[in-house]
Amino acid sequence: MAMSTAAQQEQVFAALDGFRIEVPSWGFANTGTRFGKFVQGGAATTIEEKFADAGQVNLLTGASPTIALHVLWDLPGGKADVPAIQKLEKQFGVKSGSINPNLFQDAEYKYGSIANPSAEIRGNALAHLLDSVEIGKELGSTDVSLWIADGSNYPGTQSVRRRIEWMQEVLKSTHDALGEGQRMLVEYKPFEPAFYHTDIADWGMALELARNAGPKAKVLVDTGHHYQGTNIEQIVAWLLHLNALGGFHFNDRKYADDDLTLGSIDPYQVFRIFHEILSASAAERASIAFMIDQSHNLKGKLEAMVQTVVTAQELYAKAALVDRAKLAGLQQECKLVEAEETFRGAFWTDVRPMVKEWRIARGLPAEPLQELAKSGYVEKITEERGSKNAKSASSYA
Ligand code: PSV
Ligand code: MN
Repeated sequence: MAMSTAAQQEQVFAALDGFRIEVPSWGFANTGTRFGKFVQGGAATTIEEKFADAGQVNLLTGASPTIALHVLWDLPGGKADVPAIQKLEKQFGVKSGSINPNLFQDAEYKYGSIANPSAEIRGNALAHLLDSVEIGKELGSTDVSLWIADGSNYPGTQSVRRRIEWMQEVLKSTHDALGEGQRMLVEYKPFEPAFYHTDIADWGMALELARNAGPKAKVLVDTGHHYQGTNIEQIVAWLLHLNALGGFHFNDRKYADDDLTLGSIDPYQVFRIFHEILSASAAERASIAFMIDQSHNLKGKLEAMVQTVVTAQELYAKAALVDRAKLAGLQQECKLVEAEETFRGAFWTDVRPMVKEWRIARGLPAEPLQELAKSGYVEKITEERGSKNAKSASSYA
């Protein structure tokens, strides 16, 4: 028997009430490809504008009360910038979320940061990580989220083994500085910017480094950071099983790390990931940080962010409709077609009317994208920021 509509509504409402997804500050700023940058008049050029935009997305969706900060881009003064950030939190009703150290931009990291053969450069990288931990403490943020861009471009030019030991050392020291309630998330990525070997290339390497660092270190899965065909939901299931899943960077892609809006290419994959999450216990789920990591070049920044949050909510709602008890029975009996149809049935359910009812019931705009268009917010910021943006064609963040 399929679930009744009332039962479906209950499932969807409960899932949406518990679902929050963090927006990235850099998703509101101008970005580009390695071939060029198309500046948007309304893109955020200051941390204040990023907070304002994040506040707007949260007002429209009710699901994104935190903003991920990238230390060098958002707190160039380090800890000294914390009071200014706290002011913005109050002003725009959005809290600081994950703190992202930046170990990929400075010229000294050309041959690596925490895996650099130079002890001095590794020391500088550690100092930046420790500063980031302190910033996190002062802002009351839970996660320090590490993406290590280290690697090499040609075979034989670096010792992969030595670099593992160097990374272990720095990550352990970083872990030991974490405060009560703080965590360290280790992100992996198979290639880019390095094109021969990347020091933390997959979830196994990230997991091992996290375990070596200590219990507050967990793995972060960026959906764009896998080879074509990788079964990401299986990785998610394993990480859940090992109590090692710290969070996600959600985006979509067709080819490499394209950072497209979520579900734009393969919504079924996101649904399958959410199914694993919703099959986990409430306690396991509570410790997963859902974050967006997208930086689209052509779509309007605000529209793209609202689109992703709404898509995430819809796919989460669909996954909430999987009749897990029924599915478990069918799986046990190896009733393949019935099991698959039960699973796919939830995916094919049009949840949009129910999600809309949830929004109305929670006092939120029924149609966030339409509301954004009606609000005139994008026109307002384009007007206010247009001339600054025209001048800023050279800065990435
Ligand atoms: C790297 O591709 C990455 O996914 C990391 O999470 C960075 O912090 C982010 O993108 C910034 O562009
Ligand atoms: Mn990422």
